Amino acid sequence: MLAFIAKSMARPARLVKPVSLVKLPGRYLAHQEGLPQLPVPPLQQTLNKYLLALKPLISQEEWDHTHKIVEDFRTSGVGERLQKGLERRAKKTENWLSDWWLQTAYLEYRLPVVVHSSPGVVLPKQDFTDRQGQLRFAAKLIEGVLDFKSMVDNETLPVEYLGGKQLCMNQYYQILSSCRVPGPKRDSVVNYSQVKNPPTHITVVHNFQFFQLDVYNSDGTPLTTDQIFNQLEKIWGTSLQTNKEPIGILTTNHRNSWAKAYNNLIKDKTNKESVRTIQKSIFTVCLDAPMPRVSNELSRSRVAAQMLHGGGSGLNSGNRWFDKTLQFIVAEDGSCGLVYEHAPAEGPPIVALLDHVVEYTKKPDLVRSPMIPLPMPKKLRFNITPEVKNDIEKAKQNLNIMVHDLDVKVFVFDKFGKNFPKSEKLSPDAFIQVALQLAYYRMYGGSCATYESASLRMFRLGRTDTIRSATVQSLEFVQGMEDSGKQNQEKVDLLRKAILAHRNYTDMAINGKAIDRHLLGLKLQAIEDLVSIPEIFMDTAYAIAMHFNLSTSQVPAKTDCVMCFGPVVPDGYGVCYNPMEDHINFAVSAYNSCAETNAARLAHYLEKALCDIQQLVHNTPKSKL
Ligand code: COA
Ligand code: HC5
Repeated sequence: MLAFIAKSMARPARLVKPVSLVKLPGRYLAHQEGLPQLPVPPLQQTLNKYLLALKPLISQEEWDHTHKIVEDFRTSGVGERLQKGLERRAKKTENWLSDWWLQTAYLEYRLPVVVHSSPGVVLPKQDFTDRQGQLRFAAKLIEGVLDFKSMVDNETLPVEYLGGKQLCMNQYYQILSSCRVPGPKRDSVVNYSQVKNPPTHITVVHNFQFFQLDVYNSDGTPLTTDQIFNQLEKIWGTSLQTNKEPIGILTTNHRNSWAKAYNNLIKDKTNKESVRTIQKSIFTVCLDAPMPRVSNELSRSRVAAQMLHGGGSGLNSGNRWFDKTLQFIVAEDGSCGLVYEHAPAEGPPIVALLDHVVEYTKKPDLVRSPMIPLPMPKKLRFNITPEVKNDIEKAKQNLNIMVHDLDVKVFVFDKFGKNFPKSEKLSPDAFIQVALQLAYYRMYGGSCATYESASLRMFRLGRTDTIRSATVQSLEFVQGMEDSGKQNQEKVDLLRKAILAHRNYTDMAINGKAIDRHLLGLKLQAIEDLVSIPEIFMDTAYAIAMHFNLSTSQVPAKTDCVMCFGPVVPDGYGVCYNPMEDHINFAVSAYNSCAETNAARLAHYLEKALCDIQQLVHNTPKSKL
């Protein structure tokens, strides 16, 4: 059976007739079928909320102009016609949005996946400092992932909950044995976990050289840590040369350039086989060279950047295959983490896997396996023709520009964590988002379109919608906070209103009632119906609303890790945070090429905003209400 292609990912993977379905009671399917379908919100409701969302972003005059355009969309019949189209689509599909979202947000997006799409995670620094320690940790990590995989294969993963409701678990079936494949207009994702003979190997990369490492014994049991360690040592020993062509650099390029280079690369039979082996592998482990030493203060931000892009062609960027869904990175100096290709899944399933693996690495090795000699892992060969060499050189140049352009600041906010807002009966996430609005306002004197990811996994095959954190109430609060004429009591009231407005928006979003995906759906429906694009989508206000200067996401993890991603606009910031009980891990990103942005500056203002808001709450007696 051929691997199934991403187009069919809109169907639950388990419908692709896996052999395991015969053996298993179909727990997964039964769960999935019990989930509600993503609704299409009422048109009137979305248009009203859209107009409200524009208020903090544009002038009254611009708003009046857009109001007319929106009214025209509502009353001319165009909106209703598109809405009917969406409702028909919702009846015909499992999820009216998921395939469209996969295509537009990921597979048709042409910028490099590096920095622009693939997020990174930094694990707490491990306490090894040499090769033995590195390989032992990598071996344990690999065993931990295989342990997680057995829960996926046996359908024994515990179902997750959000707001008391069960979540769709489909993404867990998409992250192992899968890979993005470049295409000239759009990419695809291949997933080999459902095929007749699913892969039993992982890919290991060291000094830019790729190896196929079989991780199961012939009886189907996974290799033990000792066995994997021995195999990793063999790989290390046969890849000591550092003068190899960094073939993996090709995957960092603009997707159109990479698609051309890919076709050229796989013309050669050996190359094609090597690429297939990487694509099919369960996941990738990158054994990285140590990074140049920097101060402790700088180090965390450097490691985060290293997870996102590998540090450039002279460092570890060639030690990756960025199209691979899951790549674990283990460096000789104890820095570890991962980078993942975003098309198949959101952060939370990836982080759940990571939490499991981190716990696993802490367990002592119980079984000492008898050392039956295993065959040498297969080296994946590449024939580098002059054309391929030329493509590698071009990719190196572009990558190095991206590496220089990325500005990352990681910081641990240690004055408080989730505990403080909770003790004040405030939503911690909303508290952080409102603080971010204050930080931005203090830097720029206004609000900007702000994106926060909200999970739609309450619905079958749900991905995300947008929480628009810049609200009328958040703007009133930040203006009030900066107004020396206002009393603290008034400021706290504005703060509580802003936090409540954010929490309400969140509830609306996770229940499928937000506006961004609905508006996208209406626009795509217009394109599909071949009608001209309605004016509402051509309006400047729409462009402003979609230009997310602040692109943010909360990804909670049990592990004390830092997560990061790049900005989504040239003059914007990416802000990812992991709120723990008594501290919050933040990563802020920006582009050096933009004179107006600076990651460390926003980080500084954010720290100050969080402290000032805490002070404000502390200094103001609670009202009796
Ligand atoms: N008083 C006291 N406690 C409160 C409170 C209040 N007013 N409001 C919330 N809390 C508590 C909650 O009960 C929760 O408790 P827990 O820690 O015991 O679970 C905790 O504070 C956190 O709640 P809150 O900060 O409001 O946010 P959340 O955890 O509901 O998260 C989102 C909000 C938007 C992040 C979440 O809904 C979501 O969608 N997550 C997925 C995002 C995602 O997919 N990101 C990655 C994209 S790739
Ligand atoms: C390991 C952390 C991953 C976070 C990734 C994330 O938040 O991706 C967002 C996905 C979405 O659909 O909202 C996109 N974003 C990075 C642009 C916020």
